[in-house]
Amino acid sequence: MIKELVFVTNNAHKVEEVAHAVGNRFKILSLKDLGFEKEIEETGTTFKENASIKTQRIYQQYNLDCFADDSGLEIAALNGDPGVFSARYAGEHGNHQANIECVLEQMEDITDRKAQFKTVISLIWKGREHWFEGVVTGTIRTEISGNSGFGYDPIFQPDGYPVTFAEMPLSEKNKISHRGKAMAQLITFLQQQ
Ligand code: ITT
Repeated sequence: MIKELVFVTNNAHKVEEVAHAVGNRFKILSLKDLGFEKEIEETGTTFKENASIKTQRIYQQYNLDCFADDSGLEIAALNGDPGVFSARYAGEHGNHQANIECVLEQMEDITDRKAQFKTVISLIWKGREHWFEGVVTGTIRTEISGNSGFGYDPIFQPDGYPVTFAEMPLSEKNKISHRGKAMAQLITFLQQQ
């Protein structure tokens, strides 16, 4: 029987990436499928706390196995910012273009361009919570390049590649990305259950 899992997110791009990563091994249900339309406020100070806030909220209401990803971009020269504020760095939640402009502005005179994307996944499985992490290191470009993906993808160049995440097909990004790595661990865990 195919396992069903609720993915606690309002980000359609994340759903696309994760659905691609799990293939036909699991059926991913979105918040839309549950009919849950409220915003879950992310009041935590770490990715782990925020990921847990999302899964706990849904588990309390529906008592269903579920997982959530909290993620973001950490830039060394900005002391790890935007970090947990990645989705709302320029103020408005999810305004990716404004967020990118904000980062490029802050980085204008900075030569140290080192950065990483990080994901923490919280999974509630049979009433118990488990966590999985993924990191990808890279550099921040000085200009945008490419139009695939979402968020900061057009300015993030992963180490060892000459292109940004926004210039890679989804299947390539998934192989090396923070979310792809965390999802691979989640899939391994579920396959052992
Ligand atoms: P949900 O909380 O509903 O899942 P969200 O977009 O608000 O969706 P987060 O709170 O985890 O997600 O914020 C993550 C932000 O970090 C996201 O909005 C992007 O700006 C950035 N981000 C995370 N993963 C990314 C990726 O793979 N590529 C580009 N930007 C990413």
